Amino acid sequence: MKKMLAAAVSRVLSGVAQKRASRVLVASCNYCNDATFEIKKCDLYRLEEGPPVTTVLTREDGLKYYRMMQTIRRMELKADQLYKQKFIRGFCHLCDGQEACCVGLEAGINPTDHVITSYRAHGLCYTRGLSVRAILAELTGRRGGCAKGKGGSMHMYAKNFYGGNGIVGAQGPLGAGGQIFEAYNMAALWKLPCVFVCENNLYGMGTSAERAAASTDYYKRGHFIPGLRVDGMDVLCVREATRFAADYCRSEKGPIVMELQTYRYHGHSMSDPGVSYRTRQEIQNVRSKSDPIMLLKDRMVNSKLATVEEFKEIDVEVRKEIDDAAHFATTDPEPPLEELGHHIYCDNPPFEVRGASQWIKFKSLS
Ligand SMILES: Cc1ncc(C[n+]2csc(CCOP(=O)(O)OP(=O)(O)O)c2C)c(N)n1
Repeated sequence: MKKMLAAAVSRVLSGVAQKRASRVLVASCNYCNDATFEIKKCDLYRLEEGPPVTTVLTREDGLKYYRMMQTIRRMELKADQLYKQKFIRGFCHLCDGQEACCVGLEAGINPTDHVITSYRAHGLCYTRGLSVRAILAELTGRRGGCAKGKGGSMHMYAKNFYGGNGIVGAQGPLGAGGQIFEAYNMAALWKLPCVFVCENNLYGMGTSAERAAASTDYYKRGHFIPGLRVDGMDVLCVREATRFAADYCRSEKGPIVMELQTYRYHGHSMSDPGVSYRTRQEIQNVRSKSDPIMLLKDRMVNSKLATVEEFKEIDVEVRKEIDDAAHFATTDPEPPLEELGHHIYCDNPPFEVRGASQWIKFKSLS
């Protein structure tokens, strides 16, 4: 069992070893505006060719990706703290460690593209345009939250973003279903302009993927649908693979599956310490050898796209943004009780809800 786990983790880490070596090859100009990087080749399924193995990163984009990933990391760590202080209640699934996935995905699509996701949604909420303040206030159930404090961790929405979802896998049929509906034609299924993204963080709740799945080649599991297996710890790799997959769909070749190989630092949710089915050493190894934020920073510093001092400045600004957002999320009032029944679909008001102490009638203004 340990061997199997080690094999899976070493696959995540082996990408890093390759990247380390390749970093020596990058451009060597002085504080340049862009540099070319080698990225890990994706594994392909039912595809003749895949995404490129080199990519150009501009200084501007690199700094933007760094800031976004660092903001998501700090936001999740703050959510962990607020949860432990009992400001956040209920389900809370954090995505620290997986930042390159949501930032790389957003970098590879257009803001007008449609996105739907699972319960581990905070990172995508941010990359789709919600502010940290609106996200944290939603987590603490406050009026200024992006769903007015009534959605919580799994139910936040933004423009062209249809939220998280508590039902495992439901985002697939919901996302694809919407498009089939638009096409009014089941035959359109095989032409769906849809990228199905699976973030393989090596564990499903407290069970290793190796232990739970007959085949962990998730990128092949669309069967007739082509697939890509991508280094999900490298934001550039995710960006290039997403561009490739989106172009594939836009050119009407049909849907495509993308497996992003990544790692979650936290347990499955806040109620899972995350160390009973994997060792602390394993988590530490991933953190020290393939952390997505560290990888991007090292690359940019080594290729003279930015200085260590610039990154420190960004870190300070991000910390301040998160602290301000957390202050708001813990001082903003909760939504008033009379509004509890607003913004829900119900065509027969008033409806009854069993509260903690009594049956109360709410007026629905849906
Ligand atoms: C249909 C359904 N069955 C069971 C659950 C309970 N459940 C929540 S998360 C989860 C495991 C999900 O596995 P995966 O997405 O691989 O785990 P993660 O990486 O999020 O830890 C299960 C079984 C659910 N939410 N929905």
